[in-house]
Amino acid sequence: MSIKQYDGSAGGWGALKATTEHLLKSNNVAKNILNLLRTNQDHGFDCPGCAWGEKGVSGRFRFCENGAKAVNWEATSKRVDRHFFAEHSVSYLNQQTDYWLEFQGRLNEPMKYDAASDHYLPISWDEAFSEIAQHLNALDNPNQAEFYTSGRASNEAAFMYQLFVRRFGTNNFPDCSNMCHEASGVALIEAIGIGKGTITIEDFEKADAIFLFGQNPGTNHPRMLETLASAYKRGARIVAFNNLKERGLERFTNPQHPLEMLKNGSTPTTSDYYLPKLGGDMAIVRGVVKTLYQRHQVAQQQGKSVFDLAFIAEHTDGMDDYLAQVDATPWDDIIAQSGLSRADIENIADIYQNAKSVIVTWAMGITQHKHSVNTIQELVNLQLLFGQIGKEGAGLCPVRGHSNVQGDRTVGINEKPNAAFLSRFEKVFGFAPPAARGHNVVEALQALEAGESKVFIGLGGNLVAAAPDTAKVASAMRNAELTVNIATKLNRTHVNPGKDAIILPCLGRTDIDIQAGGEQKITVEDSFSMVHASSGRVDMRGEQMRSEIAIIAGIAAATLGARNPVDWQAMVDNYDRIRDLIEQTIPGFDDFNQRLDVPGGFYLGNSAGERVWNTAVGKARFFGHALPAQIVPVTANAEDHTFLMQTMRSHDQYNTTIYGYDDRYRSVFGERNVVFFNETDMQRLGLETGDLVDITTIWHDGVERKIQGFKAVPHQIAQGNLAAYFPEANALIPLDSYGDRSFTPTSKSILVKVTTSSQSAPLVSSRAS
Ligand SMILES: Nc1nc2c(c(=O)[nH]1)N[C@H]1C(S)=C(S)[C@@H](COP(=O)(O)OP(=O)(O)OC[C@H]3O[C@@H](n4cnc5c(=O)[nH]c(N)nc54)[C@H](O)[C@@H]3O)O[C@H]1N2
Ligand SMILES: Nc1nc2c(c(=O)[nH]1)N[C@H]1C(S)=C(S)[C@@H](COP(=O)(O)OP(=O)(O)OC[C@H]3O[C@@H](n4cnc5c(=O)[nH]c(N)nc54)[C@H](O)[C@@H]3O)O[C@H]1N2
Ligand SMILES: [Mo]
Repeated sequence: MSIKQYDGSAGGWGALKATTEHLLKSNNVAKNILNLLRTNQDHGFDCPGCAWGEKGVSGRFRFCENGAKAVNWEATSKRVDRHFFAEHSVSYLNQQTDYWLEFQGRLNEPMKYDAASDHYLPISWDEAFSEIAQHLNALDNPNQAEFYTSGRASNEAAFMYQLFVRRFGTNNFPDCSNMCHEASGVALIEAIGIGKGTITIEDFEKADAIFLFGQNPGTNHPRMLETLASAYKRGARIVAFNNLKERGLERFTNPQHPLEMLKNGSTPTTSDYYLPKLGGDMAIVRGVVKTLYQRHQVAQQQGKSVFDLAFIAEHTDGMDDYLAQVDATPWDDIIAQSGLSRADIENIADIYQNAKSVIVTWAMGITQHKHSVNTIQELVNLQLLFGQIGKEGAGLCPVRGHSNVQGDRTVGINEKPNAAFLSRFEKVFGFAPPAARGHNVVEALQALEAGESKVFIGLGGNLVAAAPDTAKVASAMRNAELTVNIATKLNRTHVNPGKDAIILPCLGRTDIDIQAGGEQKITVEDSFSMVHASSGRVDMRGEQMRSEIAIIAGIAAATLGARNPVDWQAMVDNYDRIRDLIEQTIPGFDDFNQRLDVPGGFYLGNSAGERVWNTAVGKARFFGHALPAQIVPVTANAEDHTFLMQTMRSHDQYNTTIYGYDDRYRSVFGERNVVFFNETDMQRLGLETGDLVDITTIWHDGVERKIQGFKAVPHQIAQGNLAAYFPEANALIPLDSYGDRSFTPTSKSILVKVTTSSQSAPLVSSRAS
């Protein structure tokens, strides 16, 4: 490992250099560059990197380093074929790193696990479909199967999948959003009647202030930096709240602006940066509201007001109870939990109050805590007091993760479908879909562990590595009678097979998808509810992979037999037919096929953005929750080396996909087994940079959860807090440590104990390059 101070800004030459290196390392440079040039352009494919949106301008190349890595990683010409599996047993493969597994190339043939030899062996597509059908049809009841979705699946694939699963008879739809923005959905549906962001990308051009909570756009949404830098340039205040000082949030050089790069210039992306304690954001907002409420009361005595009383009267419900809760919240709690001073909070209140239009954005730093739903409702409370929803340049913006995670939900991947969806579904398909709530990720894994669920099917993703409690989850997966993974690349989940296991290789976003009806497009929805078409560029003729849609159709046709609700093959031949069904079933998709080519996509609309409140009371709702009783239990004290730890992404990874071992903006190179400390805490523990520590979870079930030999690295992070990378640190998160009402694993708050270690972390094997 080496630690070098990274002085550059985010983006800029560093990003270009890294991108070029990634492209050159692969075997098909020219093809990849061609792909890159078409990404997020009209008539190209949607970048599989993230769900940030684009303005509907055509003809301009949108460049982002991490999008380039994602494209390059998928468009490799290396293959994981039958010879590869003949050579390596599953036990051997399970000892390899996540990086090594995916680096071997694209899966290209259906494979079935043979427990006797511990190898995957080739199987034909038809045999694979009929084995899956046999397993599914042998279950006592359809709720014994779990149908996971990862957020890369297109609208068309996800719609077909939910249709098949509902016909089969269950709502067991665990999906990646359960581990991601679930808390946003739960909080927003209750408060404003829709679980999505209320703004469009154009609003960023009009906001006076942008408040960013718990997200790291320099790495995870790099195209957002351009939006922030241009807002900064026109004078908007950009206020970041992050537990760590993130380089990528401070300054940005836009690779699309050659002049800025030549002058080595960069634009700040934030004007104000606050470093709160983990989980302290609700307390910050509570403090801001408390400050502004006091100002409001003073103003009222002079016949004026600080809050937007007209908006509140017309559009909201529950303010008095909420303000009573604000009154009852002691300043001491606000200061202790937030880790900010009263003066900081007053400054933040000033900025907020002086802005005519405010956008609030957030991501995983907010959603992966125990009290995430309450925190998000507190963000909504603040915006409602000032009428900052449903007007230009203002609103709520949960910044989504996977490129189509939002679309998958829109088209029906939902373990708790609402009545309106179910009744439309029944009208279109002529049968009553199951209405009972199905399993989310945590429940699905618990059911597999208990042997209550017997079949796991994964449409993409890597649940064993993405979920908490790695050892427990791997054994839950192995406990299944059958696991099926529809995937582009080999990963940890595949090498933890059920008693029977099948891998089905599929086409990805960058590949050309040719069916009987010709070359097909798919569609995705970005964070701003814009739906656009995507079609790949890499020629896959002669390969055995099938499209996700063809694979789902194959499983469905084999399983449902006479109960088929549609002619699956007709859907596969021409995806326009799937879009016609989506149009009939889901609001907002009128003239779906005709609108595919609208530059930048078409807008699905957002009720709250139009100040229509589809909540239980027909108005936007304030929720007056108490602050969490405690974020770190009182038993935690300096002597026992207790810390609260978060897990996060490095700059060289896409969730469980590890592209490399550097984390450039955090100045870490060649190592992932690191843990970031506040410098004062390192001194207190007598630790030097690079010293090895063991980290053990403090939890009540008596199970030892421990990671060993992690290198201590100083960073600007709140005292008493730690940070490490996922998936390495997932072993520490208990499966039953999840958010209230969201069931999202508490990936950003794990109570741990740190001890010094003499052991070095398990060596990273074969770093092929
Ligand atoms: N290149 C790349 N792009 C990606 C992904 C990827 O892995 N790689 N993943 C995609 C997915 S699925 C998602 S969900 C998004 C994730 O995007 P992010 O949410 O940006 O992802 P994380 O790395 O989890 O970063 C969380 C950030 O929140 C901060 N934080 C943690 N806890 C707290 C807290 O309590 N309070 C505050 N204020 N800050 C906190 C952390 O320091 C960190 O900067 O990115 C998407 N885009
Ligand atoms: N500790 C901790 N854990 C976390 C998080 C955290 O911040 N901390 N973040 C959580 C979040 S936000 C998320 S979204 C989840 C992510 O959970 P997942 O979505 O399950 O995981 P990914 O790593 O995105 O999945 C990668 C795999 O998807 C497959 N794949 C890639 N492209 C395609 C495709 O086009 N089609 C198909 N069928 N397969 C494809 C490849 O085989 C690849 O190995 O992880 C969660 N886990
Ligand atoms: Mo995510």
